Amino acid sequence: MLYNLLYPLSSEYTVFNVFRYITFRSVWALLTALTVSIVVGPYFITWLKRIKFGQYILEDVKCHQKKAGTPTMGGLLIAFSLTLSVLLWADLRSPALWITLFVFLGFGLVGFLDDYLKVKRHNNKGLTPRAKFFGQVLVAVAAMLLLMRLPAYSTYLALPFLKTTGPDLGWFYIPLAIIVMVGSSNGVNLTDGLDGLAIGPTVVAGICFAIFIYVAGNVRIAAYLQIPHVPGIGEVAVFCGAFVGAGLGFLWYNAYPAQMFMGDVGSLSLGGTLGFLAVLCKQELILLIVGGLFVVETLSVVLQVGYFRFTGGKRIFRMAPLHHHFELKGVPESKIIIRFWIMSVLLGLAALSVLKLR
Ligand code: 57M
Repeated sequence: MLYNLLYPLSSEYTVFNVFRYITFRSVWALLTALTVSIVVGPYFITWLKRIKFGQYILEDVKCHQKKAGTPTMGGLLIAFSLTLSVLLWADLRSPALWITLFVFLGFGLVGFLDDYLKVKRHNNKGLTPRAKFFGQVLVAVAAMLLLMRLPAYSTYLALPFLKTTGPDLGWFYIPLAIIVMVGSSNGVNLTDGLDGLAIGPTVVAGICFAIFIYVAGNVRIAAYLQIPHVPGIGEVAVFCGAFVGAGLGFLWYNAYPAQMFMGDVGSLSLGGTLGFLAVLCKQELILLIVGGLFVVETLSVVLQVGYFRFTGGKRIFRMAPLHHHFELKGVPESKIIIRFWIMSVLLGLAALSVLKLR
């Protein structure tokens, strides 16, 4: 909004020229979302406690019993600070920006319904897995229908490490994009089981995608790095700035020992958005590296459940997802979290290095 209001005045007041730069506005979007969530956070936590939006805890992990009643639905705080900051700093004429915001809020709505039912029923049963999956697919399909109308849409699959364009998947690209979004949404959700465990790697992935989106949206830098140029998506870097800021602001209160959890409203929206960002900048395969931690957590569940069923009750891990395995081995929670963060930073750096490896 500030861009739309103030940049036209730059012919008279040159100081407003600065609003032209996506980098400038991305940084301010980050700072705004961070400040808003840190300032609003305590009031928000008090409000969640007052309306009794506390977490119900299953009895299978004993050390989590002390977390019972911790306010959940912190994802609402992320949504508030992110949306406010995007509306303030982005060029609101960008269709790609609005679709990204739609994906974020759409997945958030599915998560909100799930959380709301859990809190209202005072148990761990929100939406049925089938209803949740249907909601996620619906948002992803709608996102693709909107994206298909933009010049940014292309059905080519970019392959990392190669200078040449990858195969044209035609209509098959759409189910692939939907799998990327829904898979990423569920990956972040599964990872969200220890204080700060999901939001740390999400912030790292947000920084990586801010860079990928900026580079892909800039015709000259994309040509220099020989990555696919995607017209009209540069403005989404401002969204990524707000995404990182809102995530860090939430981490302020979710850091061990957490004062609130993000809930499904947070995990589904953040994960689904990361998937969409990957689709938007044609880095679908790189998401496997950027979000490698979410991939590993999801794989641990797939392997555990598969092995459990195949062997009639035997397990590979003490408990899946993987973070529970380490917890049950006696590794302190804060150590697991920080080690997982270290892994996610390394994965983020590895993904960024692929920009130059062609
Ligand atoms: C939700 N939710 C956390 C919080 C958070 C198929 C199966 C693997 C599914 C999986 C599952 O349900 N995963 C998705 C995980 C829960 O956190 C809430 O949920 C939101 C995210 N959706 O924001 O609102 C608990 O996690 C802890 N937590 C923190 N700090 C945080 O910042 O400590 C969360 C955020 C919170 C809190 O204790 O209550 C969760 O873990 O429930 N199911 C599982 O993950 C279960 N695994 C399992 O059953 N494994 C079996 C199977 C695969 C064969 C096995 O390995 O034998 C675990 N769930 C729980 N206890 N509750 C098992 C242990």
